[in-house]
Amino acid sequence: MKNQELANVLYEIADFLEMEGITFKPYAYQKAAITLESLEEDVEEIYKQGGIKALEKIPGVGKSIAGKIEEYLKTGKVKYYQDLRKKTPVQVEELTAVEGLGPKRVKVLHQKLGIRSLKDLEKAAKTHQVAHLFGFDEKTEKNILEGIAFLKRDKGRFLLGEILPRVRMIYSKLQALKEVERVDYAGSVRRMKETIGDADFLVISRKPQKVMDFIVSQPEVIKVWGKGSTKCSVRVEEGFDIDVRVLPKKSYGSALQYFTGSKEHNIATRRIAINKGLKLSEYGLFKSKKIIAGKTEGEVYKKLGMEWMEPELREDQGEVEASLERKLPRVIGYQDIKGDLHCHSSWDGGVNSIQELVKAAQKLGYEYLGISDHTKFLRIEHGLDEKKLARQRKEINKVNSKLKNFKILQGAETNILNNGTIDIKDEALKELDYAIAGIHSSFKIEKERMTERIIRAMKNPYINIISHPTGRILKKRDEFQCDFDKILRAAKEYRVILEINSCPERLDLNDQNIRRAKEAGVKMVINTDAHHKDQLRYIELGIAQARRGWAEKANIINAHPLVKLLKFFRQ
Ligand code: DGT
Ligand code: CA
Ligand code: CA
Repeated sequence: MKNQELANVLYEIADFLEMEGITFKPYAYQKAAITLESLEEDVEEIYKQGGIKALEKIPGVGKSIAGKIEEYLKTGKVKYYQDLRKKTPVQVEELTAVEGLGPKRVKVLHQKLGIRSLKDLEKAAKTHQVAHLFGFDEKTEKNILEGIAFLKRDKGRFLLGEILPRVRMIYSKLQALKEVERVDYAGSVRRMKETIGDADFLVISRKPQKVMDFIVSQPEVIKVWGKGSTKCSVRVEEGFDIDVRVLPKKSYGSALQYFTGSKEHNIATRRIAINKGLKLSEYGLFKSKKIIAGKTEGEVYKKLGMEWMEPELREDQGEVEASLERKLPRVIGYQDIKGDLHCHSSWDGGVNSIQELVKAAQKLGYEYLGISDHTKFLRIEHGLDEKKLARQRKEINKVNSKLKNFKILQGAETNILNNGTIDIKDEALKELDYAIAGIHSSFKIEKERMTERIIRAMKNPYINIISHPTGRILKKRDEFQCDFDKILRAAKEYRVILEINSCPERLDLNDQNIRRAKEAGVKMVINTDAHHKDQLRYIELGIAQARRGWAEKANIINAHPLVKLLKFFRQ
């Protein structure tokens, strides 16, 4: 599947064009890139079926970009892109991955200091060559070094959302193999952790060698780290590794338990076994030398006096004790969400029309969809002002009048300005079905001020939801500084709902903060923040985080039908 590869090329073209100071065009490339990376279908398949005409029909892809996609699919190259790279030979993807560095700054760094790579940049910043450049200062230099350190810390880990499509493809291939009796995800993938070191699979088969041969012969495998008779380890073209282990039936359950982890959970369960005079390993649960459980996970846990628990809970965060006491949470299910309250339409420059988004939401079995376009402060994203919101309301009413058993709500994702006020007037907010507020600028202010800023936004009676409440971007930047306990107390007092944002790089709130919100009695909403209709599918990532944070249906407002949902909004 070349969707992501192509999206990366288009993103880079956008960056190069932005470097040149060209307007509008970069935006078109970004839009096409978003489309490709979120597309459900394989772009190669689309092209095979319908040629360049079919490519042009993909929303967000125009004639000229379709041509470049065709060229890439045919030759593996795009000349236009190569020319841009020749003109400004910098590792733009690597450099713009540093928080706070956009294409324009990358250009300055290249022109003035000859910086081409992350390595060059680190050297320059460490020797204080960056601070005195025009548009930079000591603070930006320090931020750059922090950004680089952050990137290094997470090197080698991959976003769950990015690798899941490939992991699932391999799963289905294994499942379809006649020598394979059963296959399961294990490790951090099964626990749906937000970042993944490597993907683990367990298999039952009578012909392990066949399974090994099959794996190493796959076209997406670019490196074989090791291939034994029952275990192999390979790297796939996206750059991450896969471990496959074939196991005998009699110990499959204990192996699944062991290789699902986490390591910490395993240590805690092994301790329970020891206390009972038993021994637990991947080969089974043993009483002296006799195996007493091993076939299924349920059996292993039961013999330990525990209840089976969802893999997402297995982090040694109290689940072992809760299981012994029969106090495990009944976490929200992957099918429990009734609608999404955060998505962007073409009104603010998103890819899809309201109708297209509605269709996609209906396909997911939803009852409602909240359109929440950006408001005016974010000019680059074509934010809506009061007048445009009113016009959008009319369109939403019109579309609603034609819908059966489905309701579009009008929201908006407003901006929390530096002083905590909202960038849209109260009179306009009042006309919406609900309003979201989020921090989209000035992330680096001090803790007290950030806390006050968010609480002031919550005090606005028309704000119902705070989007991506802690501002983290996985592999890019940490949560901003704020007093989260204070924010939870305010959320509870003002009946403001905190978002669990399902974007693969956000997943914000994270699992631990979800747990804290639940314990504080604060309601949450699982949203995708989709900028493309196919991104509505990311909801599973947010649900996974919610489950990892022990959230139950009652904690999540959009696990409820429309009538009940509306009651969660104040007034
Ligand atoms: P990752 O790959 O870093 O995202 O995280 P995991 O959890 O998938 O870890 P991985 O792939 O190294 O190993 C898979 C599972 O095997 C892990 O979750 C628990 C188990 N495991 C691995 N090493 C150890 C160990 O040293 N002790 C124990 N108790 N379990 C281990
Ligand atoms: Ca793993
Ligand atoms: Ca592994």
